[in-house]
Amino acid sequence: SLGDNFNLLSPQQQELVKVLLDNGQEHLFRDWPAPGVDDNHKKAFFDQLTRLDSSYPGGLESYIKNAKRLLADSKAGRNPFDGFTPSVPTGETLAFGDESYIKFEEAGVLEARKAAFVLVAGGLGERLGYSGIKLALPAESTTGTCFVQQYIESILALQEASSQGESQTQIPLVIMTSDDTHGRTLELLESNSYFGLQPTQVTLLKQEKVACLEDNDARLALEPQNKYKIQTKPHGHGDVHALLFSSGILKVWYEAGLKWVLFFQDTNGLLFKAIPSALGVSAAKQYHVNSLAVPRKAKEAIGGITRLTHSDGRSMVINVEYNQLDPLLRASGYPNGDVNCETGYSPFPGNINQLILELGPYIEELSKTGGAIQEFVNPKYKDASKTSFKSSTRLECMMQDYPKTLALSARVGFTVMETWLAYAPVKNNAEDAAKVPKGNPYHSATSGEMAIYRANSIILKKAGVQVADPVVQVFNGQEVEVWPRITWKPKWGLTFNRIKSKVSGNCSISLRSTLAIKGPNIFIENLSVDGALIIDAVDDAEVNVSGSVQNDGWILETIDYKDASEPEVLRIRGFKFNKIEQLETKYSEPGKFHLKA
Ligand code: UGB
Repeated sequence: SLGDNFNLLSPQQQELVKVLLDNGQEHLFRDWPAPGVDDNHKKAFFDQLTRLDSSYPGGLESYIKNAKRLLADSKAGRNPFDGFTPSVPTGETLAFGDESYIKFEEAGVLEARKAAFVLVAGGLGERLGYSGIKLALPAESTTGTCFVQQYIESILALQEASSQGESQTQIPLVIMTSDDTHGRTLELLESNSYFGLQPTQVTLLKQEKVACLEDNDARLALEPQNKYKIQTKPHGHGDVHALLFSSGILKVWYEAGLKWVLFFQDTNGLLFKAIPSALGVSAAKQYHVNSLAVPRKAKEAIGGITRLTHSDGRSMVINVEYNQLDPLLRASGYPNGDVNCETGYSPFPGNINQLILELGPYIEELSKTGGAIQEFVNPKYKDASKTSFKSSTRLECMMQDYPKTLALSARVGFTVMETWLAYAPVKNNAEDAAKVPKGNPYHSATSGEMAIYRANSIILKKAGVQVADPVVQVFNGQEVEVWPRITWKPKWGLTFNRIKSKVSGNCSISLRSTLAIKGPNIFIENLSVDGALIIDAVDDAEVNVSGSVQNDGWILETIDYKDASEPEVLRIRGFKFNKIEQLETKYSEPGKFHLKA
């Protein structure tokens, strides 16, 4: 036991030990040798304990108490939704390109000067099985732009458009990392000059893992081979609120006049197409909380936005996580659980975890809670007696559970967007994606990339371009729609109005075509593309493109994810481009140019 070791501890360490002993953690110091033996290990152990204590709101004592309560509830089989009845909530539904959509989109762009962005990127992406960090993964392989570059260029485009010639605002970006992602995220940003952001605009906040629990009494679990180390696991994306609060950055933003905080995830290549209009909705409806949603397929691995009404009269609109929705529905008068209704979709909109919070009320709430988010525990029991676990567990929390502590008066809403426009995450590896039930989205690198081409094609079609219809092809066992490979820089196509102002006359793009627009002031007029066209131009180069592009283009070739001779980033897509021929032009000087193909 601790014995004489105790006297060698600092007063703070002694205090922490007392708290731990009062909370049933004697086993942590069992078999400790006398002072003089293993002293370095003991010091490291206390360093870890101190870190675990200071990174959790309320410290280890709160963590253990919360764990005891949640483990007892779990053992008793207590339903976390006890007393609540689910029903389908009503929210704002947007249709891309119609009058109200355009109004919201333009309003949202102006609002963006008062926005700050928060990207949660602490997840390792175990389901995807990609060896790099997800932010470094190319969103599409036509230009090879990785997710974080795509995000940052979108923020820069918003920054420029919302400043409207006035002295430019600098939109801040926080990235939440973890031990799994921190170093590589920083390196990616630094080696790419922050993709154009000022380094001072970016803040990395690293989340700490939490202690694992070995039994229902919430005894902290030690590493099997090392009695001086506590096992730890990630606590979930909900940590972002406590981290933002304790960093003090929210106050800085508030004092600088900011009004909105936009949270988003690591691999959704479509997301920023939906941001301006959703922000416009937040402003028009004065929502304290606005969650972005898309129509959800039953059993899809995204949470369902649900109205929960308690028998005591309380009511809230909240995400019910995908693994909880089915049991909740079955227990409350929906005998078939999570199933599609006559529309072919679940009646509960799917949460895409893009949250827009109004900063003032957010700070007020966090001042009360410290950013602590309702947690849950998901132990894997050895048997039905639920007395022991197969392996250690830990408490977890989710960022979308933030509204659970809000007062009834809070304005909590959601905005449903079309899936093709707003949501195409990359989460599943090829093998798992191929097993997704037919008709449900794959959420793979294959579907994520194809969704970008589809969205851009549909948008150009709506802007009046004749874009060829897609064909269905199979890559890595997944049936996807293949459209012409159209990409553009966020600065070129920030909103539908801006896109429409850049295409005119009779334009057409054939199915076998690739079109990459890499400059903000590229105007397309009476252009037909049948092949590959890549136009790169600096901001001050105004380029008018017309005529007919006809070449052998970039051929889409199938590859197998098991083919080790191909690079991993291509294997996980199941295809690559054979770049046979293209028209590629680059304008590096300011001026007016005409490209007649
Ligand atoms: N993340 C962290 O930053 N830290 C962590 O400890 C864990 C994750 P996943 P999940 O819209 O697509 C969420 O694993 O949790 C980051 C919603 O809960 O990709 O299964 C991580 O880096 C669900 O309701 O997703 O499901 C990533 O950026 C639904 O909305 C993000 O958190 C679903 O996402 C999400 O982590 C979705």
